[in-house]
Amino acid sequence: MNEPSRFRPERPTWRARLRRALAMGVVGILASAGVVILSGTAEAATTLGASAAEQGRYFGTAVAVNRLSESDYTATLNREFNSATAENEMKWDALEPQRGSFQFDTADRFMNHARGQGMDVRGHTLVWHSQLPGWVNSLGAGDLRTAMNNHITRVMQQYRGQIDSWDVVNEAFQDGSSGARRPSPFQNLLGNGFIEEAFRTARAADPAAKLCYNDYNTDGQNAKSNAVYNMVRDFKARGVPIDCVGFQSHFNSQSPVPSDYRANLQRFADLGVDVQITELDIEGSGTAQANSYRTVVNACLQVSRCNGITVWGVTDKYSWRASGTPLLFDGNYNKKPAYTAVLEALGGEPGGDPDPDPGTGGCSVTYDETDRWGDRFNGRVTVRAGSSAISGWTTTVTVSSAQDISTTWNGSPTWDSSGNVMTMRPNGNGGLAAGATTSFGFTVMANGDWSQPRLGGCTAA
Ligand code: G2I
Repeated sequence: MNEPSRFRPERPTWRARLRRALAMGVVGILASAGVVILSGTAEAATTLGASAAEQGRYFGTAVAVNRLSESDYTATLNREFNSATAENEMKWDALEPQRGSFQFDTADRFMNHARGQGMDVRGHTLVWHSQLPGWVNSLGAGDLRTAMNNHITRVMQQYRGQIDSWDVVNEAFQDGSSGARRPSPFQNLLGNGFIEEAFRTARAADPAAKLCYNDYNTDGQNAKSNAVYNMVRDFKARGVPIDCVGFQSHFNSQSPVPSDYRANLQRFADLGVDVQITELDIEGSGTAQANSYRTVVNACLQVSRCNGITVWGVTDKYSWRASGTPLLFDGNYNKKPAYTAVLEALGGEPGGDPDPDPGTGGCSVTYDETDRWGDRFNGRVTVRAGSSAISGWTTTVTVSSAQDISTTWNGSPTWDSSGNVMTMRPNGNGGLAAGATTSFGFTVMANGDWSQPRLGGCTAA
């Protein structure tokens, strides 16, 4: 099995964030000037990620980097999910468009965002017949083997210690009853052995990452999943390094959730690998869609080695099959019935407010990151009045000792002697009506440290 990553303990995990939120909820501070309540609650979790964490699992989504500039997209991503997969940005054509010339900028942005939010990351994907740059198709066998191993090694080393699971080989089997391998440059020139060669190369490149085989139409027992099953059993018997199997789980009316979904996950888990639901989406709407999602989540919860679920996108409007509205948030980021079904199945609390009402005379603060560049990011703090009007507010933002806040807007800052703690007050009149919000922003120079700023409570006047 894997050695635990020596990098992993240093990052702000979602578990730590959950613990922090719970601790803040029970502490709650009453200040003399007004009521100060730190957001958070010791009751049932109210987001997908926090609920899944209470079940010992992650709940992730595919992320499209070019959507991170849309504030509703990013706010929903950051609030609900504690794992992320790059939808396209870590595929071969994106990372190595010309042989030996690697382009990591966009993938780095994805990694920085996900890790800055304390999310786990699934790497997707190293060896796949699709989204291959043209040059791969023109190589002879010897060059292709070298190129495959070089691609795996360079990409995994770039993110060494930062990826929880990698889809090492994706979709290498045919659909239908043959159980055969799918034709591809790798299969055609290197034969069946390319898969185990890829896994061995991957283990050497990043020993901390779990190594997965990932495929679709393998969600129930059928000829294709049997063929994958036989391969995994053979790998385990011969000591080929494999740690997990991904079940994409793209469902619609032609291809519904199979009745033996849980049993199929279990038989793979019984081979001694983790199982993960990696690209879940279910076309449909309303109760029918919600019921299918519930079935999938319950199946995962019933298999102890099913350690996480990833949906293939945040909002229906950006889904690869948007017309089928297959996701948990609609095009306006409203929670769909399927969202509530998933949250309930995970033991979370439906209708949970991510920004709890601080009550009479109080205010609350929430943080989100609105932009990121190679050296800095912008943060935004939203201040909300509770159930009665307030005439002013004060809050603090603490950055790490490496970081510097270089600019602020829409607020009046003062600083402690360390320069790391900024106290922010309104510019001019800070009055807010009951339930009203305002926000201020700032730029943080990361200086290599991308950790998220910490908010103090909100003190109302
Ligand atoms: O096809 C659904 C998924 C099946 N399993 C593997 C996944 O990697 C795959 O994801 C999809 C993405 O969701 C799509 O966004 O993979 C597609 C490509 O095979 C992605 O579509 C591509 C379009 O075909 C391109 O035209 C486009 O330039 O997305 C690209 C980036 O937006």
